[in-house]
Amino acid sequence: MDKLDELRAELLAAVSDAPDADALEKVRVAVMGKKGRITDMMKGLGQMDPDERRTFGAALNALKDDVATALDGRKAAFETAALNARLESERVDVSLTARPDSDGTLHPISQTIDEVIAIFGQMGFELAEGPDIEDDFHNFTALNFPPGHPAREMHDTFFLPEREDGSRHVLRTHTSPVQIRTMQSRKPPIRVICLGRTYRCDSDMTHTPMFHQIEGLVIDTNINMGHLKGCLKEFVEAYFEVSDVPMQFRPSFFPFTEPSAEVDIGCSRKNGELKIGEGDGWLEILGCGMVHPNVLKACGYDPNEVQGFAFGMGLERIAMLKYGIPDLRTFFDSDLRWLRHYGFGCLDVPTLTGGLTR
Ligand code: 2NL
Repeated sequence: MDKLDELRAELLAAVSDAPDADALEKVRVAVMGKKGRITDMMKGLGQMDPDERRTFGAALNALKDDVATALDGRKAAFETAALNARLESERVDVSLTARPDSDGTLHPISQTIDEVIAIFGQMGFELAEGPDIEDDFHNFTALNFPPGHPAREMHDTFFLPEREDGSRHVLRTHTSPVQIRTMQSRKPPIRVICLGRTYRCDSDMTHTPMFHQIEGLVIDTNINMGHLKGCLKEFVEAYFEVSDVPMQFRPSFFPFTEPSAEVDIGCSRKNGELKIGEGDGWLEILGCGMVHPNVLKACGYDPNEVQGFAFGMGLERIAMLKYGIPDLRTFFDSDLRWLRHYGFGCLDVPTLTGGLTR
């Protein structure tokens, strides 16, 4: 029995002296493994006589339990120490400043498109789309441009290379061809807006070779200029967020409307600041008119049965007026500082009543 006590002291010392988990595992194998010291002694029990086996076996089991408990305890201590070391080294410094916010912004044109669609959508207009590359018929002929009209000439229109059949396609010079396509493919009543890129070979302070238009078209029986006026007044008041805006219709000319008019809205200019909806100044914002009978005929309609009105405006222009952007050319410079200044938060929702959240 003394021998077992000596062995216990030796083994417990080996356990507590093991410097790390690997060394401890070696101790365990040497004592409890298949050929370990206690395992060997267990095997020897078979050769003993029953009395001796009972007392020695009980003592040996007690020794084995003691050593196993010590091994488990030391192993747990190593694991706890390792975990603590990891927690210490992987600690997150919550006091570090956050990474810079790199959210992008919506371009003012995108924001204006969203707003215009929301306003006309509430008035019952559908959105129509069409190609940027158009044929001569949809861009000019159907819109009552006589042959030799200046807008057809090289300095205004981007022509594409001649095709095999001799036709020359163009980059659309306005969004009107989309409305021609709508009239060709549908029957009245029609209430659509179309908006998108348009192209003209022109570049200076107030012109860029690519710009955006929004146009509207209403075709039905008994449509008159009163409907046109009411529709535009509703739009202008919603878009500029003013009530009772003064409007004047000045006679004008477009090949595709008769009569044609340019529309001015009341404004004031005090110390260089433009205010829309008040004052005694006038600001031109769009062109409009009753759809020319020749246009209706080109689309297969009988001008004696149906009439309609149409209007068009430049998106950059109405964006500049609403958001105080002074220079048209900056819209297309892709200058990040400009975009951060004039851009809009991605989650801004255009509403008729709400202002902007950013
Ligand atoms: C402007 C003026 C306008 C139209 C566009 C139109 C379209 C069809 C038939 C008749 Cl399919 N008219 N569009 C009418 C009048 C004026 O635009 O100053 N735009 C920037």
